[in-house]
Amino acid sequence: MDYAALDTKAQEILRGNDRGTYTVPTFGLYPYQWNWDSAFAAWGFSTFDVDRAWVEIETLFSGQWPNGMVPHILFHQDDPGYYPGPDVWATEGKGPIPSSGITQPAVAATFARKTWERNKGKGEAHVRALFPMMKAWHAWFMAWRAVDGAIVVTHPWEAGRDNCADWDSAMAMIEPSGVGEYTRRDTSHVDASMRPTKADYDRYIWLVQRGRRLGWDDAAMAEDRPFAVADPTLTFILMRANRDLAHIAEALGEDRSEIDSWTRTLENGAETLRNPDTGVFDAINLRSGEHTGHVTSASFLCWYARLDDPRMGAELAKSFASCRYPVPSLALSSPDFDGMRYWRGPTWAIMNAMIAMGLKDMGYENEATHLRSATRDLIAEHGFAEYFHPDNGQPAGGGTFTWTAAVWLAWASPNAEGF
Ligand code: 9WN
Repeated sequence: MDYAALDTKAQEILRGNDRGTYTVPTFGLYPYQWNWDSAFAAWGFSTFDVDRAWVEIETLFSGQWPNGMVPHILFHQDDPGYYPGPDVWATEGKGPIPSSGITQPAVAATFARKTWERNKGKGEAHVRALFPMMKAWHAWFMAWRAVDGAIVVTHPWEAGRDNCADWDSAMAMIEPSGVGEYTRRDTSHVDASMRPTKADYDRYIWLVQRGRRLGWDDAAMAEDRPFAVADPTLTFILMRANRDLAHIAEALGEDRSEIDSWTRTLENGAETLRNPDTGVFDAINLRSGEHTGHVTSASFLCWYARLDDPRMGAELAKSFASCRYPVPSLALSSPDFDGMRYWRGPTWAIMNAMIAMGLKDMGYENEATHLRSATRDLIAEHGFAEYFHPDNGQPAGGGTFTWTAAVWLAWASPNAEGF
């Protein structure tokens, strides 16, 4: 295998998706700046153009709302190729540039720290400017989304795992009446069998319409939430990000105590995500109070959050043994598993990178190495796709994908520096 050629190809993908000050996830399907995609893009850029890495994160925070929220999409310029666009979200007056009205997993502080580690000295000025913005975003999460210490998803797009089985019971409680006619654009780029269903999309749009009706006001939206799921993705990722932000605070000579108190709150909250019947971390549909019972790739982010857990270790061994290219986004043993349909089975390189980062931090070298070589083979054999079938590696979704290329450059490539 010519790994050097793949390194070059990955750089070309980042350059090709670069729109100057931000990077689109992939040409056509996702023509705007997405929140967590950008943090991974910065991590990728940091391997060969660290100045460009800082620009990526700074552009993301240029869209931060005064309330601290950092939107999940920034619509820097109109593009008819994506639905729902800025006219549907209608967030005028809420933030400095047109955007969606919801957020995404808070990976930015973690990858800002990683970028700084590759750019000691010069990087300090960037981190110093970003620090208050990152802190304000985390504060917003703690104020508006922490319920019993776990972080709540109010729209499936917020967790970044759009059609994951964790949302099924909560989505079924929504009656999307009056959603009206609309034209999806995703299925003109990608085969419909690899994307969420129409029933899912009706509810995605219905939830956007509700937010718009309530003027995207935090307090109004927090009342009688029609969709509220306590989620391992948002909870574990914010817990990790708080730890990295506290580290940054200390390195800058700033006070870290408030950030540490958020971490303690989330440590307690994470325990509520442990399913009492299975011992595995999963999600809770807060409208019914029930655990979802699904073992997903997000369950394995516990080590990334720095929670050690032997029960999850046994579960991870099962996941590794279940397919050629772990970690599946839904366990293959689940009746809802669908190996090609987005977040209902396929393997995603970014989830693998975060899971392995956690394993390595917690001293599980063998597991981290296994995941790295499986991800390396997956990308080397099947390309820089958005996601992959966990057993046969079939690539799916968008091709030439920014975060897959970034993960390759920063971690999966044999030439990568790693964590
Ligand atoms: C909605 C851009 C984004 C990712 C998400 C992924 C997908 C969007 C969509 O693409 O979501 O935000 O339209 O399907 O699920 O994780 O950030 O890559």
